[in-house]
This record gives sequence, structure tokens and C-alpha cells, in this order.
Amino acid sequence: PTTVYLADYTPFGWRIEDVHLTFRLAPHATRVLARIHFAPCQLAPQQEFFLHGEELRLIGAKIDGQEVTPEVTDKGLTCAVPAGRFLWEAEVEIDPANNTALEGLYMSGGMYCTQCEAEGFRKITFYPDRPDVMATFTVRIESAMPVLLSNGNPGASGDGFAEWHDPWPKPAYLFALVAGDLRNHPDSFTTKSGHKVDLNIWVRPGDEGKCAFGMQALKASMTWDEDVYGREYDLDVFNIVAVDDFNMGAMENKGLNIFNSSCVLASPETSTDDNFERIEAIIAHEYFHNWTGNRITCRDWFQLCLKEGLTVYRDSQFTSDMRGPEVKRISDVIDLRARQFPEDQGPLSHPVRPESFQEINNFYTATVYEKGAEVIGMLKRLVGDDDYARALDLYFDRHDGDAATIEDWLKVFEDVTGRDLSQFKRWYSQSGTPRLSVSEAWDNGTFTLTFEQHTPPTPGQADKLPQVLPIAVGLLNPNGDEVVPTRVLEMTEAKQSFDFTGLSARPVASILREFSAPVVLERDADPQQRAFLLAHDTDAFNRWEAGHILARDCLLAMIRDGATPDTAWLDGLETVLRDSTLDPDFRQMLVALPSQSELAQALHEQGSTPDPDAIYDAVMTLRLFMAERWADLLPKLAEEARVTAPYQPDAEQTGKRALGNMVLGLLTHTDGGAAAQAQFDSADNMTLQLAALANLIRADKAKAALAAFYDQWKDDRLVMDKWFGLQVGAADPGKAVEVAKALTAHEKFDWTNPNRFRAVFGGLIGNHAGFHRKDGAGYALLADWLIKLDDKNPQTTARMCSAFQTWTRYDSGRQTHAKAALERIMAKPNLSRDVNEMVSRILA
Ligand code: DPP
Ligand code: ZN
Repeated sequence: PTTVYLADYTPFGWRIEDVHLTFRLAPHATRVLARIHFAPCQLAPQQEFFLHGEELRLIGAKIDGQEVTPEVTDKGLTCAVPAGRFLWEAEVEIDPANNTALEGLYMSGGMYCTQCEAEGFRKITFYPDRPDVMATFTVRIESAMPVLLSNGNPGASGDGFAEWHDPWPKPAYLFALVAGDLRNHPDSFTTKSGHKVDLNIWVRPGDEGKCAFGMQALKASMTWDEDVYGREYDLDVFNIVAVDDFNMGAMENKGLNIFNSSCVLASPETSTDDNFERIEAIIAHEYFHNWTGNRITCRDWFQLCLKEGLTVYRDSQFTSDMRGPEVKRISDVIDLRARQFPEDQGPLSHPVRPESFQEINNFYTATVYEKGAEVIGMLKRLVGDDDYARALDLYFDRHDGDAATIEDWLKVFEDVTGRDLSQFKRWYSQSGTPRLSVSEAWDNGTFTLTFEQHTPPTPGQADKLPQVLPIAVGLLNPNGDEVVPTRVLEMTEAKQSFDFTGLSARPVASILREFSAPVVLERDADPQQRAFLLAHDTDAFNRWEAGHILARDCLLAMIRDGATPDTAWLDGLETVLRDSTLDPDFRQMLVALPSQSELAQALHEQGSTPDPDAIYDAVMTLRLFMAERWADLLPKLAEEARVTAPYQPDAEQTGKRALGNMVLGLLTHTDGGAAAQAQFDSADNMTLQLAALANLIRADKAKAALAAFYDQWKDDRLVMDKWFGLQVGAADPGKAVEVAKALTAHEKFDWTNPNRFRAVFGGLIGNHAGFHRKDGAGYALLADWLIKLDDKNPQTTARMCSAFQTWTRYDSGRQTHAKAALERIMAKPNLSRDVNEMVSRILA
């Protein structure tokens, strides 16, 4: 496989003036006619051009009306071209019904749809399929399907055809087409400057009742982007389509967003509170891309974080505003540590802006997205809110219509602030998670914090330079009052000290407030100090963090030395839990213990080999201990968590239900599943029903409930994904592999549907001790199915290979099994480039 390098970037030799596409849709023989005007750029004149094209049958091609016979390979075509401006015309035939990779034009549930990011457009027609080639598109769709959609504004339509014109120049990856028997949920929005926009969510018949929430989220996003970033929508229509077979969450095609149906369809009966929150965030994310991604796009795929990091940052700001910043920040950090840290500290580690790839689809990662967003958060913290706003205004002014780079992005900040960001730029080029250690000194009224930073080696990067770290610090008096409010220390050296003077007593430091930099903080605080911060910190993140670390250390001691749970910590936690002035969601987050994979990672970092079974046992022991110790408290909390008002997926009710479900989880350790059964029987929304079912599974009392749930929901595809996933995810680790295996034989296990495949195998991977079973059965089962799926859908297969990225952490027996599974995948005939790259890196 060939490797593409950032350093090799060269511009395309032509400008495209306009693109006209005609689609004659047929399941196995769709004809695509392209008419494209090319004009040479000021580069040295070239005699031939190369257009990408894969899996296309070329029917004929013309240049300026004269037939030509290009040289065609499985990557594209090369053709002699005139020196000046010319018209390229080509007709190709494609087979959407057999397109199981779900890239390009394909069929899902009887409808036609597209996914072109990153390089799917080359499966639709011959084209310079690269983001720096931007053009206006006019599209004509000919089909008997009742609803025919493409990008931009609608043009003429009639019996069997529809035309669309997108006036905004765009790269091919933002092209989209949909044709199907669809129902819509219409609405409208008037922009600040008075432009009326028609909004539609298009769904399969039967799903009309699940659109209202997504529509509300869309309108909230449109308002928010006007209010906060001054960005208005720029077309007459905004269409969203829900598709059942989709590799990603959703796609920001200009004026025609296409969504995995799991990321847009919602109703209280079928969706959990988490689903609602995620849908709101993804609708916002894709909408926000209209400016950060579409109006300003990426010069090349190495710059992916330019649009993704910024858009994730923007959607997290939006969620903070909708649902409260404190809980959002804590859940973002939990997610970062669960997904990005293992990536950054393992064989798949890569910079936020990678410098090479074989398959770009493998770089839609937590590092590019979530670490990319953290980098923007740090930049904002360093320059301040006002300069951040000015820099963004300049970015939109200066680069509207551009295919831009990280250099362009940083330059607007430099121009606005006069800062030199060359050291800061290392966040984009150095991979790995920095480790930040801190020591304290107290001398006669002066408190000194001394920090040292160090980033361990990562693949291809042995030595690292110090990075710019914004470290938010506040100081508390011994009585718990804040004596120094949050101050951002700007660390630039490998080792650096900061003084706080004029203090009357030695303070307790709250360090890295709001998790102000994505680092591993190494701090030898004693448990009393952490308990003090848990009780008194004014920074919600650090308050949660103090409790989280106490829980982690308690569990690590139980795992390593068989210690009994530390009751001092539990008493501190109980005080917080009893404080009904605190947000219920915040309280339940404090009780949620570190995940088993986080404990495995912590053990690994401390130089021991994690034993998944011992980790599982310790967590279960501690949960039982908590349930028994809090036998009086739990019913009181359950009472506090009760929601009497009609269901709303808002922050207030969501927090209460989360607290209630946390209580249910603990109660199930002592009541044999009685409370879970009662909740299951009375639940009138999916949040309560699913949590009850999960606890019945854990209590091994779920037989009847699983059957009832199946009967109730067997015709709802998205709820059935939950039914599949939960049985594996919540299974006893000793049984998870067998449960997964049995489910793969179920009549509703459609393994070519990415959501269903991910339900079962994502459930298995998330069952830490179940997946990492000592005899290797978990690894073997996953490998069997990845090998099977690779021929159909390389992208989804490759993404799931990352389940193996931590394999060298475990004992030699498990390593042997994991390695055998990985080598078996590598040995598969015709292994895709996607999976080949992933497994090679994991094995390297
Ligand atoms: N659709 C994916 C996202 O929005 C890729 N652009 O992140
Ligand atoms: Zn995105």
C-alpha cells in the first residue's frame, strides 16, 4: 500500500469552473453523466491530467465534444488535455445496490444515498477528489422515487426528475444525493438578517414521529451559531436525511446532511436521555460544519482537525450552554480519557495533524476530533475570550471560501494577539499525552508550585520538546474558602516554578481546574488533601476529580493488595451525596466508579500487569460494599431522583434519572433485582426501561424481561440495537462471548448493518473482562467477524480493530491470544488497505 505524506502536498493544476451532474438512477446500473469545465492554473502548463475514479465503468468520455480514450486503472484515469480551458464530459455506470462499503452512492433500506467524505466521490464519477478543488455543482436526478434531493437550492422538478443548484463552491467530499420514498418533518427558520429557510428532516415511512426533537435541536443550533459566532445559514433550504446503514454518525454535506438514523431519530419511548443529548450534539456539530468545514474547508486531509477539532469544540460549547458547563466538562474528560488517552499512549498514537497515512478513513480518530478540540480550548484559555472571538471573526473574514491549513488557523491568532504560537504549534505535531508532575513548597507566606512536563515516546517520535501548557490553578484556605481564585499559569519550559505570595497560611492547591490541558497530572497528594478538595473545591471539575481519584486509588489498592475499601473516602462522598443543593447529575457522576479499562490503564502506568478478572471482582466488591453501607441513603436518593412531570429530555430531568439509575445499580447488588424488575414493569420511557433491563441482566434475572422487551420492540431497528448490545455489554464476563456468539445466530442479526454489528461487538469490547477473557475466546470471536466483515465494509472493520490497541498491556497468555487473532486478520486474503494499515500499526 502507498503512503501519502503531508510534506508532498502539491496543488492541482486546474481550477474547476462548474460541475454539472446527471444521475439516471437504477439499483445495479446507475448512469452518471458529468460535464465539467476545467481551466488551467498559473502553474506550468500540463499535457495530461489525472482524475480519481474507483469501481466505475467508463462508458465514454469527451473533451470539447471530441471523443477521447483515457487510460483507466483501478485508481483513476489519465488523459491528454488541451493547454487552455476545456470541457470534460464523461459517462460512467455504477452499481449502488452492490455497494456494501457504504462509500460513494449506495442503497439503504430501499433508498439511494451517498457518503463521500473522505474519498467516496471517486466512486461516483472521475474527478479530482481532493478537498482543495472547490466548485459549484448543478445536479439533475432522474428516478421514479418520489423524493429526490441534492445539495444547495431546489431548481426545476417534475415527473421523474429534480434539479438542484448549489451556489457555494465546495469540495467533492461535501456532495450528496438522496432518492427514496421518504416522509418529511417540515419547519422553517428565519435568520437574523431576515432570510427564511425551509427545514426538513426526511425519514422512512413510520419514523415521522421521531423527528421533532432533532428539528428543535437544529433550530437551537442555528440560533446559537448566530448569537455566539455571528454565523448565519446561507441557503434557502436545509435538509437532513436519516439513513439506517451508515459508517459514521452523520455527515455535513452542504445543505443536505445525511445522518445515521441512530443520531437523529428520537422519542421518549425509544431513546434514552443519553441518546437525546448525543443527537442534540451531533445535529449541532453537523450544522456548525456549514461554516467550519464547508465555507472554510481543509486544504488536504492532513488538516482534518482544522474542521473537526474546531467543530467538536463548538458543539461542546453549545452543549455546555444548553445543559450546563460543569457536567459537560466532566463527561468530556471521561470520554477523552476513555478513548483518546489509550490511543495516544499506544501503537496507534499520532499527532492531531498526522504527517502520513495509507487510508485517511483510519484518521477520523479521537485524537483528531477530541484532542483537536482540547487544543482549541487551550488556545482560547491562553488568549482569553475576547481575543478568541476576534481571532474567529478574522478567520471567517480572511478564509471564507478557502481550503485552509493549520498554519492559516494559527496565523489569525498571531495577527490578533501579537503572540508567537510556534511553540504552541507542537500540540499539532507531537503525539502522546504529556505527563505533568507537580511539587509544592511553603515558605513564610509564599507558596510555590513546581511543574515538570515530559511526554513519553510514541511511534515515530522518540524525543519530545516541551509544550505550552495552560495550567488553571486556584488556592483554598485551610478552612475551605478560596484565597486565590483561578489563575492560568502558562508553562513553556520542561520545568518551571510559579509563586503565590502574601498568603497567611499554607493553602491547598486545586490544580488543572476544568482540566485546562489534556495531560496526565501526577500529583502525590495525600488522601486527606483529596478529601478536602472533594468537600470544598469551588471548581466542579476538580471536585469531581478528587472523588474520582480517591475511588480509583481505593480500587487499585483492592486489586493489588486485596485491601478492604477505604471508608474515609466513602464518608466524604456520602456527605456530598446528601447535599441536595448539588446537581443530581454531578452527584451521580461522583459515584460512578472508574471504568474497568481505566483501571487497567492505571495499573499498567504504575508498572503492573492488569488482570481483568481481578479488576472486575474489585469493582463488584466495592459496589456491593457501597450498597450495603448506604442502605439508608439509597432510598432517599431514589426519592429525590423521582420525576413526576411529563418526560422531557432536558438537563434537569436527565440528571435526576441518571441519579435514580445509579441508585438502582447499587440496589441491585443487595435486592436480587427486585427494584429493577419494578422499574422495568412501570417504565414509560426508554431511559428507565433500559437501565432496569441492564440491572436485571446483571442480576441474572432478565429472561422474562428480555423476551418482553423483544416483543415490544422487535420492529424498531434502533431499539433492537440496544437489545443486542446490552445483552453482551452487561453480561457476566464469563458468558459475554457465548452471549455474543448466540446473538450472531439470531434472525435479526444483520451483520452488514454497521449499527447492528457495532451493537454486538461494541458490547463485547465494552465488556472489559469478557472481551479480555483469559482463554482468548473474546479476541478470537472478534477476529472471526472482522475477517468476515472486511470484504463487505473495510471502514467499519478497520475502526473496530482499535479494540486491540491495548493488547500489550496484558499478561503473556492474553498477549499470545491477541497476537494470534491479529495475525489471523493480517493473513486474510485480499485484506483491505484500511484494515491492513490498522493491524500493522497495532502489531508494530
Ligand atoms: N461526518 C463526520 C463528522 O461530522 C465527518 N466529517 O465529523
Ligand atoms: Zn465533524
